[in-house]
Amino acid sequence: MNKQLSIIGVPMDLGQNRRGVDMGPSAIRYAGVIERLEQLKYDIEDLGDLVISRPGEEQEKKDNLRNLEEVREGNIKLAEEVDKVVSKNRFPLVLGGDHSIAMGTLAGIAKHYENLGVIWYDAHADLNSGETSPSGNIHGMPLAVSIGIGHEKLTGIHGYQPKIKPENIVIIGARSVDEGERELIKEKGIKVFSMHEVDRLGMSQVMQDSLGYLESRNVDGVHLSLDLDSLDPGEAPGVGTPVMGGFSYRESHLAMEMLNESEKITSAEFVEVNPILDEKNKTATMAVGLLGSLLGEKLK
Ligand code: NNH
Ligand code: MN
Ligand code: MN
Ligand code: MN
Repeated sequence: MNKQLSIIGVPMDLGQNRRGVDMGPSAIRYAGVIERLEQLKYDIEDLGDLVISRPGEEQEKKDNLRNLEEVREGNIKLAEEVDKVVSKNRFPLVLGGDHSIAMGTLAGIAKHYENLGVIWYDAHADLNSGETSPSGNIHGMPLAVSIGIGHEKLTGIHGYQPKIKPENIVIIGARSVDEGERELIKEKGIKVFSMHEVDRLGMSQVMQDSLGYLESRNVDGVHLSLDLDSLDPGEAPGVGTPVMGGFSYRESHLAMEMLNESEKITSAEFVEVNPILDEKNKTATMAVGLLGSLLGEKLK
């Protein structure tokens, strides 16, 4: 694991319509992320939080894309920041904010790799576009955008596209997938370990298979995009779109430990923590616990 790590907070809540997820970076900081990583002997550079401009008057939702301009602008800034971090050979750790920020994170990272792999740990597939989205919320679209599908104002962020190849993606934990997303998964042959497979195989096997799959694809780096709504809302209630039947903290903890042992992860983002909907900052505290395991916390 690269011990030089840079943290970027992204107080973005415009990719969906429940306010509060913009306070995610503060909640995760309050839960002690810096102290936790310092104990693991990381050299940490905290770049603070990006400034995300607020839309003025209520916008009309053009092309079924809520807050398109602001979401695009925020992601352009994020891509530039992340790009600089990777150029300095540091590990980028991005704290959200809603999941629309994955567009900017991936835009900044992928240009440094020939064949980047992505683990999408989420209750959702985030493979919608304006054409297929039931909500018009851009946080349900970043994975599609990153493979070059969607509005050009999004796919073109940071000046190139696509950012990643569909065959270099593994989605883990999906249990709420829309019709258009299902079709895209089939059409592109995207690897998905839905909740069904996790229940049948167990998390240990799923992680082993996921890493094996990415290895067979000859990836030269792996980005982890972790949406806290992958966890069960009973344990992690502080998210905007909770879906029943999610991961326990324990099995996610195991997943993170296995990712650490693999030494394959080269960047990460933790998104969708909404402290307004949370109970005593529980969800942010879990995010910090999972990050600790991802970055090397061990009992022995
Ligand atoms: N699939 C739904 C949509 O596109 C929900 C997406 N919500 C998420 N994704 N939190 O991770 O609107
Ligand atoms: Mn998501
Ligand atoms: Mn590339
Ligand atoms: Mn989700």
